[in-house]
Amino acid sequence: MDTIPEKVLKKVGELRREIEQHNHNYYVLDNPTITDAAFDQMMRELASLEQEYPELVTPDSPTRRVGGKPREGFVTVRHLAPLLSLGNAFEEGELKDFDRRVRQALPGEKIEYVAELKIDGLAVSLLYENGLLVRGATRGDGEHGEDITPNLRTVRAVPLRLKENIPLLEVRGEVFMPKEAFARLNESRDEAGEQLFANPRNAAAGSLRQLDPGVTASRQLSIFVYALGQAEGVDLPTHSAVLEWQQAQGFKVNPHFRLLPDIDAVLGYCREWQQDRFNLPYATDGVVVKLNSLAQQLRLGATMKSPRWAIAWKYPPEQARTVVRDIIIKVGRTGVLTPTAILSPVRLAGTTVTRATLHNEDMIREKDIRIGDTVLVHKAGDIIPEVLEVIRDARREDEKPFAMPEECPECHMPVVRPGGEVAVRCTNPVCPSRFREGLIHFVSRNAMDIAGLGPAVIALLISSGQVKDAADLYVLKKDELVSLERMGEKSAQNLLQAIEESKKNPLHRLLFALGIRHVGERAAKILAGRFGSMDNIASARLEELVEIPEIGPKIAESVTEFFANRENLKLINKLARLGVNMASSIAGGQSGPRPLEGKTVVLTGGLKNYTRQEAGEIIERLGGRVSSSVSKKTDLVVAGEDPGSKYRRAMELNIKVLDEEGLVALLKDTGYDQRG
Ligand code: 3BD
Repeated sequence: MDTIPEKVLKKVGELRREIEQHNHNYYVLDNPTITDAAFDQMMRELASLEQEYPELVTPDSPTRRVGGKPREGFVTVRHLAPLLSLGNAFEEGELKDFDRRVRQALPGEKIEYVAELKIDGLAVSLLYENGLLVRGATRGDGEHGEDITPNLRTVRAVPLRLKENIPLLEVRGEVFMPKEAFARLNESRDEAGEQLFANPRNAAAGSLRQLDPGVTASRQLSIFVYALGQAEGVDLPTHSAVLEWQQAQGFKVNPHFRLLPDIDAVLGYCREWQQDRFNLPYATDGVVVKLNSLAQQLRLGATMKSPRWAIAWKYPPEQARTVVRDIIIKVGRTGVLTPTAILSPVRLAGTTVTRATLHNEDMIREKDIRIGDTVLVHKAGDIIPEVLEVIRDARREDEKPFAMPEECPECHMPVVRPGGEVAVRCTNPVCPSRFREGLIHFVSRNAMDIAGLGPAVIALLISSGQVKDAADLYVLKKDELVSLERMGEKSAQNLLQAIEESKKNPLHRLLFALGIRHVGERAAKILAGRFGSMDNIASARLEELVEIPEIGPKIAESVTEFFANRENLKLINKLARLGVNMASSIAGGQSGPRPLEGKTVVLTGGLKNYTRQEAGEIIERLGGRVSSSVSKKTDLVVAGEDPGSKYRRAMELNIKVLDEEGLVALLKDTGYDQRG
């Protein structure tokens, strides 16, 4: 055997250390400090030295991540200590119950929790002996898993060697595929005519289960670690210390874990991430809550399967299966008959859902929805439940097809479906349902926002003859209200208060509340901002209206038509006489400067001087459009205190960020002035 020159030994050592550092920077810290080309150059240099001196090759060399031949199958291995399961919480109450149990078991003791994101991937165990990765296995049933060492070695965020020479260490974590890698993988599979993966989790699982590690290597998997199994020569007091230690040993630890003083803070963390998770570059399916002190964990112990000191809170499902019990017809404020599915109650995105819109008869025919069908429902725009599809496998063939009625179920007048339209309409211009639904819209949250005036009270007020138009709401007397069924003294008082308050609403709310066809919230805001008063809008000419950006001919025509109608003008005069505000809350009318014209703005973090609502209105007043999530289309992020992930995302995408002072300065520049 040739002796190896000192120079070569030194060079190989240097290259390995440098390459591992760059690997760490790139795959663990997401912060590369050299170009790919420079990195490749170092890898080639090391590979060629190792080829020349094969006796130099070690198992932890960065050149050994991908290697070996495809295997025949996987070998089952026993974990040194079982990987436990996690109990689930689906509601906040279940997290509070968990906290109560924990505190009951540790009376009088100080308690801290760590909340961390629940990565939607695959649980694995990594085994290190004397600081070297010797085995990687799937979780399996928790006792036995499959040996997938060659595959896990290809995951660049898995260190092949620890920073310290720990005698024995088992580390647990979740292997996942980032959303972008998943999208690209599916794109190329689509092009190749291969079957697509349903989600990043399945893609990660499919990639780890490859017999050929070369395939796994091509899949851009990553890992977040979150626990220790068997460990010798490691003594740490808390879970947060474990996470920090793991980070120091070279592992990738999710940066969003937080040490929290009590369960209320944990609930806050959960609520925050329920929204913000969509901005993360990887999929999560909830939050894992862990008691921080390891000594306390030990004393709480575990049940048959899962620890008593930890729990997983799952995000509310975005989709759910349920049964269509019936299909009814609702007649809306425009006279359109909307078929609505009555569902067996099911939990969906945080609420219990009992009905879903079916939109129109064409939709029912297309999806072939029948009474008795099992269906998949979701929330469109996260508000209105909608039927996605029928679960065909659940058909029993006794389901009843649905047909639209030929007369209005409310007033029994004939219905029509004008050619080319999907909507079926009641032909009766004074159909009672139109007025009732119009009034429900008038008082709704985003319109006049009169709390305590639900559909049932409205129906009573109409049938008792007390309310014949929307303006009649403003002449209601307390004793009249109290005489209504199930209306107490206190609710009547509160309702009158809410009605009184609504008089002060800004103009755009009233404009939206009137239910002018095609005038939604956004159009109402634009019109109110441009014209400043109801009178100005009422007298605006069609040509003037269509000139406004975002106001198309459909809206413009509908507006002029509305204000040409004597009945409508009478209603508006009556409302004005009764003290309902007819002017924009924001001074300036059509002439104010609009420095944010056409810009998409995202608000994040807390502001000192404005509520979110106010800040949103200001941004819209300046011409901007407020959006809830940061994307490539965002022009500006206004960041208050503690801005969180939206702020980080803005930095990543190189989007301009303004702090509160910056926003105030912008207002000063434009001479903006709030009239109250
Ligand atoms: C995550 C158990 C404990 C150490 C038991 C508390 C059930 C999958 O991000 N902590 C996490 C995550 C998973 C965890 C624990 N912390 N267990 C955790 C976990 N941040 N996903 N899991 N697991 C991992 C499981 N997997 C498959 C089948 C049944 N159970």
